[in-house]
Amino acid sequence: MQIEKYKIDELNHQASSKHERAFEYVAADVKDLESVLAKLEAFNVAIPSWALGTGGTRFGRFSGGGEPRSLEEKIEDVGAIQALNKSSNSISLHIPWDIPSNADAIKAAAAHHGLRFDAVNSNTFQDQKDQQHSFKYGSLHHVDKAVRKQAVEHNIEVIKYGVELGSNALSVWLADGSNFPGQLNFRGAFQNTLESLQEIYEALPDDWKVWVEYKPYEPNFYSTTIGDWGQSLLLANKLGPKASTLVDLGHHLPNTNIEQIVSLLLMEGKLAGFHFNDSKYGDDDLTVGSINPYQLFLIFNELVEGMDARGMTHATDIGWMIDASHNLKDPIEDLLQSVEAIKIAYAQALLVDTAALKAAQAANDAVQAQEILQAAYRTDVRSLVAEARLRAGGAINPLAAYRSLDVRGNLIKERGAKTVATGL
Ligand code: PSV
Ligand code: MN
Ligand code: MN
Repeated sequence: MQIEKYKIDELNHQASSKHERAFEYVAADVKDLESVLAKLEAFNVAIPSWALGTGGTRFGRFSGGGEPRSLEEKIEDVGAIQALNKSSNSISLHIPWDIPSNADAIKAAAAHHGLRFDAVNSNTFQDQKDQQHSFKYGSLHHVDKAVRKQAVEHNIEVIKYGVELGSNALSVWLADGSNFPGQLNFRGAFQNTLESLQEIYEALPDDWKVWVEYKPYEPNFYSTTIGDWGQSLLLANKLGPKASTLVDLGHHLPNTNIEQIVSLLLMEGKLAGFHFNDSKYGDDDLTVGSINPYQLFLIFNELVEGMDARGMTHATDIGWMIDASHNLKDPIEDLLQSVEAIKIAYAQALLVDTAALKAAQAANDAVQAQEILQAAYRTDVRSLVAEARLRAGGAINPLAAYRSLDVRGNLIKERGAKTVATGL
C-alpha cells in the first residue's frame, strides 16, 4: 500500500482556497514568517512501531481491521503517515516485539518510504519464550547477578540491531520496582541498576546515546527503581555524556509541572527527548493534545526558549517520539492527530514574543506575562502548520485525506478484517 502523490495533490487543490484564506489571515501578524515555516517544515516526530495496532487493556482487545501483520507492514503504515503529514520520517522499534532479522531488507523497505530508524527500545519487562531467567522480580536491578547479566546482554543485542538499522540511540525503560514495603533494598536496587547500565554504556558505539526513561508506578505499585526525573538524572550524570533523561509525558503524578522539569533538564544538557502522549489519570497513553493541550504548549515554550538559549537545532538536537496507543481509534488516525497536536503546540510556542516575555518577567508583571503566553496559545496556527506541510509535499489536511482516500478500507482489503498487529 502506498499513497500516490497525485492523489494528495488533487485533494490539496480542492482544499486550497479555504486554506489560503486562513493562512493569509494568520500569517499577516507573524513576525519572521519564513523562519517559522522553515522550522515547522524541518520538524519530525518518530512513530513507535507498537502504536500501529489497536492497543488493548487488561480487560480486552478489540482490534480494528487491516492491522499490520509484520514489521514490513508497519513500515508501510508509517510510510502512509509520512506521505500525508511529511513530519513522521522515522520509526522507533521495540525489541523483541519487532525483530529486524534481515536488517538490509528492512532498511531498504524503510528507505523506499523515506523513513529512517529512530531510537531502539529494549524490553526487560516481559519474559520471552526460552529465556533462561525470569524478569518477574526485575531486570537491571535484580538481586541475582545472573538475571542482571541476561538483561544487560539483551540491551547489548538491541544496540547491535540498532547499529544494523542506522539508529543511534538506545531507550531504556525498566519495570523494575517493588509492590510491597520491605520487598526491596532501595540503595541496593539503585546500585545494581547503575552497574548494569554502566555495562550497557560501555557497549555503546561512539556516536550513540542511551536514554533513561522514568516512571513513578505501574507495573509496580510501591516503588519503581527509576521512578522520577531525579533518579534518572542521577544515573545519567553518573554514566557520562552519552546518557540523558527521557521524558514520557504520561510518567508523572497528576499535576506535576512537567515544563519545569523540561527546562532544568535542558539547562543541564541532559534532556534526551520525549515520549509524547496525553493523560487524565496516569500513564494513559492517549492521543497527544487530547486532554491538556495547554500543558503541551507550555512544554514547547520552554523547549523553544531553552534550545535557542543553548544554540540548539530544534529539529535534530533532541529526540521527538510518540508513545501513545489505546483501544479505541484507528491507530493511523490517532497518530496523525498526535503529530498534528505536537506541531500546533510547537507553532504556538514559536509565536511567543520572547523579548516582551523577558521584559514582563524582569518587571514581575505576571499579568502581562500571562497575556503574552496566551496570545500565542490562542492563535489559530493550524493553517501555518498546513502551509509548512504543503510546502514539504504533504496534505493540507492529512486526516481528511486519509479518510477520503479510504486508506483503512484498502488496508482491510489487502490484509483482512480480522488482523491483529504483531508485537505487544
Ligand atoms: C512504559 O510505560 C513505556 O512508556 C515505555 O516507554 C515502554 O517502552 C513503552 O511504554 C511501551 O509499552
Ligand atoms: Mn514511554
Ligand atoms: Mn508509558
